[in-house]
Amino acid sequence: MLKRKTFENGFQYLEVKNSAASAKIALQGAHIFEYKRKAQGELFYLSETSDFALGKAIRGGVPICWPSFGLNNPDLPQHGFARVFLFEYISSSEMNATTTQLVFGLNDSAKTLSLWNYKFELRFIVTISDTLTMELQTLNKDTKEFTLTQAFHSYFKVSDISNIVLSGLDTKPCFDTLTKKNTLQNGDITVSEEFDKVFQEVDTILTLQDKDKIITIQNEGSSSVVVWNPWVEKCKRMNAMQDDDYREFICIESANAFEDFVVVKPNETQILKTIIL
Ligand code: TA6
Repeated sequence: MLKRKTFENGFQYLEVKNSAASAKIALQGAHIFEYKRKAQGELFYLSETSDFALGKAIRGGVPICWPSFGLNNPDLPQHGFARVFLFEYISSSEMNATTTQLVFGLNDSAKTLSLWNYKFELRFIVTISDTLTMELQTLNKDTKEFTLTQAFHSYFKVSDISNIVLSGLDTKPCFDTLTKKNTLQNGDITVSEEFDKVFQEVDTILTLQDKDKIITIQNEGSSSVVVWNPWVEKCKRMNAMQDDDYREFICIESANAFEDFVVVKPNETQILKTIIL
C-alpha cells in the first residue's frame, strides 16, 4: 500500500505499508521519519516536539545531510540544504508482498545554485522491507568537478542510552569533535557522557546491541561513520528535543565526512548506500 498524505499545514509525506514493514517519508528532504518492522517495531527515534514545517528539518528518523556534512563546507548551512528542500516523488514499486521501493529526486535550481553553484541530479532510493536499504546517488551535471560530504544522519531508537553497546569500530581512527583530538578507538562503544566522534577507515559491519535487540548497519561508498549523543546539557540546548530525549536515541551516521570527502567529476555518479537489518 502506498498513500500520499498531507498534514493540515500542507506538509506532505508518503506512507508505505507491506507485509514486512511500514514507513513514512516526508517529501521535504526525502526524510524517513517512521520505519516499523512487523517483528521489531519502530527503528528510529522521532522527537515528540519535532517540526513538520517547510524549511525546518524533522528531528529524528533519517535526515539526509547533503552536499555537506556538519560544517565541512563552511559556506553552507549545518548539514547542507537537502534536508529542508522539497524532493520530487519520482516512482514506487511494490516488488513483492514484503518489499516496496520508492525513488525521490532533487535537481539543481536557482535556489540551490544560489547556495552551491553546481548542477546536479540527486536521487534517493529507499527499499522498505524487514531490511531498510537507503541509497543516495549524486550525479554531477556540471562541467566542473565538485567535492561532496554527506551522511544518513540516522537516529536509532534505544530502550535507554545506558543499555547500548556499539561494535565494529574497534581500532578505527577517530576524531573527537568535542576535544578536537584524534585517537584510535579501543573496543566497543558505550555512552555515559556527550559523545560526538567521527570514525574513519570503517570497512566493517556495525552492530548495535540494545538489551536483547540487535541491529546491523552495512555501508557502501563510505568509509566514515559519525556517532553522536548530546547527553544532558547539549540536549537541553537542542531545538525540537525534550530535556530527557538524549536517553532515547543514538545517532549512527553512515557518511562521507571530513577526510572521507568525495570528488565527483562531470557526468559521474557517486553512491552512498546503507543496509540496516
Ligand atoms: O552528527 C552530529 C552532529 O553534527 C552534532 O554535532 C549535532 O549538531 C547534530 O549533528 C545535530 O545537528 P542538527 O543541525 O540536526 O541540529
